[in-house]
Amino acid sequence: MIRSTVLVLALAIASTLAQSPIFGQCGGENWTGPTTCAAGSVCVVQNPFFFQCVPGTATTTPAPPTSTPSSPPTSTKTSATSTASVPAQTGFVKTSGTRFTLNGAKYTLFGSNAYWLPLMQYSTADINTAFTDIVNSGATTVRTWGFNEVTAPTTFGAYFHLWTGSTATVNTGATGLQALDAVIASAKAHGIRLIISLTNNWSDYGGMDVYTAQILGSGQPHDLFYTNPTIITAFKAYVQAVVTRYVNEPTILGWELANEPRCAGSNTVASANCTVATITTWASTISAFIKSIDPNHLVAIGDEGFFNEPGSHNFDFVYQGTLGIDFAANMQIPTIDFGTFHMYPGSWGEAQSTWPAWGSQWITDHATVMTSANKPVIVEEFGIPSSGQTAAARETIYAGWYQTVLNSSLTGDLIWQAGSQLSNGPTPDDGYMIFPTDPVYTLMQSHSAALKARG
Ligand SMILES: *[C@@H]1O[C@H](CO)[C@@H](O)[C@H](O)[C@H]1NC(C)=O
Ligand SMILES: *[C@@H]1O[C@H](CO)[C@@H](O)[C@H](O)[C@H]1NC(C)=O
Ligand SMILES: *[C@@H]1O[C@H](CO)[C@@H](O)[C@H](O)[C@H]1NC(C)=O
Ligand SMILES: CC(=O)N[C@H]1CO[C@H](CO)[C@@H](O)[C@@H]1O
Repeated sequence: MIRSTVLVLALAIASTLAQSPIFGQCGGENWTGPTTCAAGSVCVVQNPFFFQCVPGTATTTPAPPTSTPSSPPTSTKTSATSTASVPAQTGFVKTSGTRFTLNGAKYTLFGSNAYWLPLMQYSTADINTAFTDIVNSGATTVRTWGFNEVTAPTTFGAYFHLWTGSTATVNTGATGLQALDAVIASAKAHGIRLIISLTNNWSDYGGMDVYTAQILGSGQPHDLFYTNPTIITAFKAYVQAVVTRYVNEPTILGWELANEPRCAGSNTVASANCTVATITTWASTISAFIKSIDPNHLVAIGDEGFFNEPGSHNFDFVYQGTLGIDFAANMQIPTIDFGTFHMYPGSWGEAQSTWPAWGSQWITDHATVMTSANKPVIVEEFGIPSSGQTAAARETIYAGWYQTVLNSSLTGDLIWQAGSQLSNGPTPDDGYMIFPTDPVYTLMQSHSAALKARG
C-alpha cells in the first residue's frame, strides 16, 4: 500500500516535472529541471542563469522539445523570446520636472516595499506569488534590498557581501546575486520596476556598521562610514559590482545609496563631527560615482527625509537636523534624481491622536520641497502597525494619508510593506504587513487607480 502510493506520487511528480508551470524556471546554467513550459507560456531567457516560463505564445511552433536537462535547447528559447507576447519592459524610467516618465509617457510610481524578496531563499513559484499579490494591488514599483553584509556564510537565506577581516568578496553564486537575478526576472515578467537599496543604516542584514567594524574595528562611531577613505573605497567596490551587473536592465527603476542613512546606527553612536553636511557630502560623492558607471538608472538617497530647520515645528526632532539629514539640501545634489522620505509617527514618538494630521503635514511639507526643487519626491516607506488601534482607525489613517498624497500633488508612494501567504507560510511580518485579505489592500487598489488617473 505504502509502496504503491509512493510510486503513484512519484509518477505524478514526474509528469508534473515534464513541464514548468507558468512563471516557473525552464533553464539557465546548471538547471536540471524541465526545459519546456506549460500551455499558454513560453520559455524566455531572462539572464544566463534563469530562463522563465512567461505567459504568451510563440508565433512559430518551437522545435519539438528534446528535453535533455544538461544541454537546454537555447536556440528554441531565444526564438521564443523574440516572439512571445510578454509584458513590455523596455526603456528606463526617467524624470521630467516633479514626475517620472517611461518612454515619454507618464509613469505612476505606486506600490510597496518587499525587502525580503531576494533574501529568504524563496522558490521561483513563491516569488511569483508575491509579485502577483503586489501587481494585483495596483503596484507599478517595488522597493527591495540589494545588500546583506555577513562575516560568515549564512546557513539560511542569501548574502551578497562576505567579509574576512577587512576584505570583502561579492557573492555572485546561487545564494548571492543570483537570488537578486531571480527577483528581477520575476519583476520583469510581472511588469514591475524595482528600487534597490545598496546598504543599510541599521544592523539588519549587516549594513554600514559591518564596514566600519571590519575595516576599523568594532566600537567606532557609525558616521566613519561616510568619511573614512578606506570604507568609501570598499563601499564603492560593492556598489560597482552590483550596479554594473544590471547596468542595462530596465526593470530597475533606480538605485538607492542606503536605507535610512543617519549619523548614528543601531548600536553605534555618532561622532561629534557628524552634521547634516557629512551625509550630504557622502551622498554627492556616491551618487556621482554611480552616475559615472551607470548612466541609465535614476539615483536616490533612501533617507527618511528629515528637515534641518532648527527651532521649527515646536522643536519636533524630525525637523531639527539632529539626525544628520537635511532633506532640502540633499534635493539640490545634481546627481540625486528624486527625493525620498519615510513616515512612522508611531516609532517617532508622535502622539497617536495626531497621526492623521501629523502625517498630512509631513507629506505636504515634502511636497513643497518637491515643487521648489522641481524633482520627483516619493514617500517610499510609511506605515502604522496593525496592533495598537482598531482596524477601522488604521484604515481611516491610511485613507487620509493617501488622500493627502493626491491633494498635495506628491509624486508617488510605496507602503511598508507587502505580504503574501507562500508555500511555507507568510512572508516576514513585522506588524506592518499588508496581506491581500487586509482592507488596506483594497484601499491600495483604489488609491493606485486615483494616482494613475491623476494628470
Ligand atoms: C554550475 O556548476 C559549476 C560546477 O559545479 C559551478 O562552478 C558554477 O558556479 C555553477 N553555476 C551556477 C550558476 O550555479
Ligand atoms: C573629527 O574631526 C577632527 C578634525 O578634522 C579629526 O581630527 C577627527 O579624527 C575626527 N573624528 C572622527 C571620529 O571622525
Ligand atoms: C483633500 O482635498 C479635499 C478637497 O479640497 C478636501 O476636502 C480634503 O479634506 C482633503 N483631504 C486631505 C486628507 O488632505
Ligand atoms: C526600517 C528598519 O530597518 N528599521 C530598523 C532599523 O534598525 C533598528 C535597530 O535595529 C530597528 O529598531 C528598526 O526597526
